[in-house]
Amino acid sequence: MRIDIVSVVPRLMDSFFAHSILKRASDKGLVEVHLHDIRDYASGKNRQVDDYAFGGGAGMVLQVEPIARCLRSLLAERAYDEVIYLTPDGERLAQKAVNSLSLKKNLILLCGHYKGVDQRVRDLFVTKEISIGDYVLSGGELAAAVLADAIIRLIPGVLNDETSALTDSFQDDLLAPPVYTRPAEFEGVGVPEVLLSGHEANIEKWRMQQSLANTRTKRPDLLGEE
Ligand code: 6GU
Repeated sequence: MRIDIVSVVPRLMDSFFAHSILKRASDKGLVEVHLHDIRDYASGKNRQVDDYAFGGGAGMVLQVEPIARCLRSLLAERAYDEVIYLTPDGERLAQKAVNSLSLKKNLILLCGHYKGVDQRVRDLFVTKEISIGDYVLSGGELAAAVLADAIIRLIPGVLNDETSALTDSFQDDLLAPPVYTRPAEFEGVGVPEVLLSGHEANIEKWRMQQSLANTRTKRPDLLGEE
């Protein structure tokens, strides 16, 4: 198995993957983990990778262009089974999904940071969105490390006791609305008009509607619906 992890702070994960069972798994040739720095794909002198959110509000958004460049360079090299975005509003990680992912050949794990990635990254590239629980981390790197660890330990030959894995036991209440940053158009894909309107009340209303729709779709249990 090969796992490519895309992040603005890949060094956060260096020592994690250099140790423990993950080190042994890669020494045995059972898994390859490659870390990629989104900043290496930024253009311009200051290698900017984030920008203010369209529509206003606190926090920066990771821009679509550097991430698109990074993902495309990977996607051109080999076929990936999934492009997984680690995000608090993804599907809550459970063992069943880990079991299924451990059977894949090539995976990309994309780490969010700040307020997350421009929604167009998700719409254009991401095939699966995963959260590791109902709390907010400052970035997706720890979650990617958690997910990679959970997957890699299931690869046959990684654990000393071949059968031990078989006997394992096993913010407000609304999800975030989509976010967008510059450019306003990326390869023909635009941004919802309301966010460019400067009309704060309409933006707030839109975001609330999107939050409710997201929550209703992805986590109806949070609304007391099932
Ligand atoms: Cl995947 N990312 C962030 N930033 N926070 C989280 C998470 C992911 N899963 C739970 N909290």
